[in-house]
Amino acid sequence: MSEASNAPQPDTKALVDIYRRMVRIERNDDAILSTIRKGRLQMPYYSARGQEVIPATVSHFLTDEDQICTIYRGIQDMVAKDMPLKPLWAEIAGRVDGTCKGKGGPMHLTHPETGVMVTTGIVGSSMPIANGLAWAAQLDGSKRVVIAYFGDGASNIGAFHEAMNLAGLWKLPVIFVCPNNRYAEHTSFEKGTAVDKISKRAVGYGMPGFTIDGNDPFEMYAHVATAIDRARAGEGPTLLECNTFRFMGHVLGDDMKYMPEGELAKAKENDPLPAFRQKLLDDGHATEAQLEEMTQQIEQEVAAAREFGMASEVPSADELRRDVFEQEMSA
Ligand SMILES: Cc1ncc(C[n+]2csc(CCOP(=O)(O)OP(=O)(O)O)c2C)c(N)n1
Ligand SMILES: [Mg+2]
Repeated sequence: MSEASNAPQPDTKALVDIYRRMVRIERNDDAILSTIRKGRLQMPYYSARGQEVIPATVSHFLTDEDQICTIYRGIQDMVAKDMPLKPLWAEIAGRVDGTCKGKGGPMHLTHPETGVMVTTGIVGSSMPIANGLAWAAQLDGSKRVVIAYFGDGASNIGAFHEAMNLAGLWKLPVIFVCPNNRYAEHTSFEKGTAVDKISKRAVGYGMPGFTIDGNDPFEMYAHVATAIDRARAGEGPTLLECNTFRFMGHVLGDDMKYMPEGELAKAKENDPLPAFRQKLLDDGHATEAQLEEMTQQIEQEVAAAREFGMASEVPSADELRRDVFEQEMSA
């Protein structure tokens, strides 16, 4: 883990907070996986196991006023942003207490109270929506920033290029955060992308762009701190390409046979979660007992949320006509 001397450096409080957010993501991911495997949840699941450092570090800098637009692999982004887990679980289970009354499901989770503005399954569509929200922030003179999360594959979609151009032109307070996990479905980064670094594209749209180790909380911290300051100061957007790996493949059930032999095992050797835990202990930022207590608290929160979500009612059929148009549709 790098700790460059002149870059913004996280203190102990920041490091422990980033780790807490990582554990919240991982414990929640584990609970979703086990609930699906028990047959109690029916949903396509796009685990982001292995990518935790990225949203955990970004979210460290965000308040509830700041907003995120994310993708189907974005439950981690919401959990990192401290979205309450009870309505999250009720929504993924399709129940009335969900953030969208069970009508959005895991692909359309939203929770504006904590700035979770959109989840999209349309590859490339988080960025133009983030631009709209960032434009609103600019017009009303707030210091809000908006994060557009998207994958490496999405950077080859037209909407990415249009959004980058407009954000650069209008100096929108948006940060484009791309966890480059080396694959888009079953296609490797090299087979789908004409450049070796997505960050190189930033120069064409008048904004700074960086390729960073997305598994390194120190490198992430330094770059996110700078990008947030820049956005809040009205200086415009930044593109952060954060290199990482998805440990579970594209979607739960993926056999990952399309990956070269050994690639997954090598990536797992660099699992950021145990590595960061060890670093916190080695450098005296926390004790075993403190980290254990934190983990137990998170496990309790996740277990209570799962129980709440699964116990919530299934929506009645007349809900189908509600929240569709401004005025409720008649039967
Ligand atoms: C416009 C559009 N084209 C294709 C798809 C099918 N699709 C779903 S996920 C995906 C891969 C996207 O990969 P990436 O952007 O790298 O994100 P990751 O899944 O790796 O997080 C594709 C092609 C889609 N959902 N939307
Ligand atoms: Mg990808």
